[in-house]
Amino acid sequence: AGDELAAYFDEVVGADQKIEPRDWMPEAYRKGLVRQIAQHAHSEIIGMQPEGNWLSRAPSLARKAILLAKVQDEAGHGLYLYAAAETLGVSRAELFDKLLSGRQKYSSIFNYPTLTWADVGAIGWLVDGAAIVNQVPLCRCSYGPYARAMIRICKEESFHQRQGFDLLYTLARGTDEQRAMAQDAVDRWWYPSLAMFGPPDAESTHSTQSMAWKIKRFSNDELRQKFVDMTAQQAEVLGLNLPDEALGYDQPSGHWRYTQPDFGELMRVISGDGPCNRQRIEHRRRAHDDGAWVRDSAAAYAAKQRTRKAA
Ligand code: FAQ
Repeated sequence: AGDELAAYFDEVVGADQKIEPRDWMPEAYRKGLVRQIAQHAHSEIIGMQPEGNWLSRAPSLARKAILLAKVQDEAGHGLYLYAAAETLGVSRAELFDKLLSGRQKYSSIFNYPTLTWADVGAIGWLVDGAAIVNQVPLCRCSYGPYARAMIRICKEESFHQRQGFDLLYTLARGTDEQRAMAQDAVDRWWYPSLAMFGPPDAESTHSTQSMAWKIKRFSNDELRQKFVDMTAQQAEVLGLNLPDEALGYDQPSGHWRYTQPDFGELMRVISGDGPCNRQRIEHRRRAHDDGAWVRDSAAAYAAKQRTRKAA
């Protein structure tokens, strides 16, 4: 019967259909998905911090309302993703514990500081832009709950990207100081955004297996190139420069040439040595501890309801 189950799994993946929680799956498929989905969920939640830093200092009521909505969306994305991970037999408490003890990762990008208001624009334009390029193909990933969570997330990410573009567009047409602030933010966020796509294909440990199982649909380098192609054109509309002397359109290939990010820096940031790693985890731990009474009360209430029903 084991062979039959494995053959069914291969057939479903081969036919571009969805594996669901009730289906048999190879243990490495389940583990790989938990790794990626948990990392993705943690990124959404930790990712609330850099922009959250500017909520109380937004320059107008409208900008504040927009940013508040965006940061709340990120909390929602984290929740859909934790729920998707739970369908694979792990608990949310276990995943939180692994994040806080450094046994699971979150995206490198959220270890960089937000120094000025323009950074909110650069995150929306570049970081959410990169997130969309990476996540749209995940809507077709072979695991049903992950693919379905991605559909709504991508719609919301599009709004996030647009708000970042709009913010930078406004600054780029403001005073000289505002324009300089926008350019400085783009200068600082460009290479970390390129690094979000992960190591080059030759050094990517999971790509081959993830592509074979149709979890990933494109390689790290393919997605990075797609992002550069999209962003280089938008930079022209914005009137801001991407900080890469080598950037230029290559007629024969139809792609933009660009300089690779410093992958040594990516590895240092991933391994805990980025500008804000410690601060991000400490903040998350404090928020988790501060919320303990809410979890305890909810659990006590649920237990009381159960005994009432039983009585
Ligand atoms: N950061 O073998 P690969 C967002 C690790 S968007 C940290 O190539 P894979 C929206 C990788 O885990 C950000 N670690 O790995 C938002 C592996 O280590 P491991 C979240 C990285 O999985 C915007 C090792 O390096 N998006 O949050 C990074 O095939 C604004 C070898 O790498 C997702 O998570 C990195 N950048 O490809 C929120 C998307 N790159 O696990 C708030 C889903 C690589 O063996 C504000 N994830 N590593 O210990 C993916 O698509 C993939 O997991 C990749 C990496 C592409 C990130």
